Amino acid sequence: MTTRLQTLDSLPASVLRPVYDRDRVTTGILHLGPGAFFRAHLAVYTDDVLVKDNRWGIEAVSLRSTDVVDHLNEQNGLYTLLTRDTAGTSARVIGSIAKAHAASRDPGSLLKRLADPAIRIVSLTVTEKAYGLDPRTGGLDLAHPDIAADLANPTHPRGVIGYIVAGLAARQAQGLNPFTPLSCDNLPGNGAVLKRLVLEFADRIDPALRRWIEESVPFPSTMVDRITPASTDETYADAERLTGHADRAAIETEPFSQWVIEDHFVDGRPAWEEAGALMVSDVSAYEKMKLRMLNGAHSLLAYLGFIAGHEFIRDTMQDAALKSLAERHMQAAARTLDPLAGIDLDAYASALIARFENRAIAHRTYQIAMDGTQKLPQRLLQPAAEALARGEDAETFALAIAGWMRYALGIDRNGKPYDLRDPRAGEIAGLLEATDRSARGIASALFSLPGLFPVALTDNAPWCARVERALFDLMSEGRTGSG
Ligand code: CS2
Repeated sequence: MTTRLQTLDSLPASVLRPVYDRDRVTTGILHLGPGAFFRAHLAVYTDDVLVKDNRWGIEAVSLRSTDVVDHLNEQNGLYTLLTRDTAGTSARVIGSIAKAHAASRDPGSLLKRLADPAIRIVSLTVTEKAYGLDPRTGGLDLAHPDIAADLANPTHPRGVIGYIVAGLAARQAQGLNPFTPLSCDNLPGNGAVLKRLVLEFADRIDPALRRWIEESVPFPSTMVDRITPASTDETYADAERLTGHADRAAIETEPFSQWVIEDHFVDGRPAWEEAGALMVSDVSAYEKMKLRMLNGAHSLLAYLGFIAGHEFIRDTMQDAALKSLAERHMQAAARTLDPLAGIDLDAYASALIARFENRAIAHRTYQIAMDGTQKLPQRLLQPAAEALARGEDAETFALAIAGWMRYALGIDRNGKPYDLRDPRAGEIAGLLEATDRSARGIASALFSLPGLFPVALTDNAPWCARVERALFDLMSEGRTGSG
């Protein structure tokens, strides 16, 4: 039987590995959300930096699940990063994670780490839905289960905002430096969003704490980009074939990687720029570009692709109608952006298409379709409203939304039901049940989902009619109908 990946000994020469002494690394970063994306991105940039500066080891924390935590700890934090393109797959062992914690098992040790001044950065990849953001106000959603539970019991938090505030409160009480919270989720102004939620939460438990956070804690925003499909048995098999060791924490990703970070840190940071990150004073233009062009096109392809029977994004690129729709959509999204010095948006769009076409990356349309209510606003709805305000028809946005609505029915074109995997799935099902099942009925029910669609869209009758017509086509043909 193959041994587990636990040390750096006996790796084949072809496998890259840490060249620093892992025993001498100290922990400076606590990361919430140890999923595949973090292991393909922040943990890799940090692995590069540790060669020159060993103060930035990472402890990774999962707030809910325990599997990744156990796999990482059984492997002394080591895991294999597979990079795939059509020329082949390469393997690199990453050593930046010192250990992992499962907050659900041991919340006390997470609170202790958050209060420990050795931790200077608390980074996050927790997905959009974990923040407790109310899309109507841009502020705290008091009905979010974690927010409600943590406001009722702030010293025993269970959610992201509750933990961050509890950690900062402990530091303020002890007269310590704060840490820098660093959001790496796909939200526009992710640092500013996190700041607002943290301040609103803190204000409800202690206004003096709110003031201290406001005055002393920076919340840099970041734009993060690397396509990272969920690991599968093939990931584990390839990792084992290439490294000679079984690895239950292996992940796979594409060659491309980008990270743009606002350079505001309260107590130092790794020299991530030496690993290729771009440090800037304002990240918003980069974020908008990526969310609207990459993620917007991704969501469009995920919904229309899934309902047309395409399992992976790469398959949607073989469908000429969908590929040209994605290209048109990227151009429409680009027209909603301000120019960005040094960036050619046409070249950016072509590079995105090439990344989507990567035959070696099996990125499920169903994976991207998840959590639509959390993703649509920044990816499609806000830019659609801006496009309409500029006098454009926002046609590709309408088709994407019709795709989401068809997807929200939860039954594929062969009549097979699937799970929507959206935190608002219950509400959606309730609204749909009350309709007559016509495209018009379904569209108007979903348009009325509280807080989701901006009025600039729901008040625009021709655009809504366009969505409804596209939905009708999708429901009758089971195809995109996009031409
Ligand atoms: C995708 C993103 O799952 C999704 O919603 O659109 O995870 C996407 O792959 C990344 O943002 C790429 O950087």
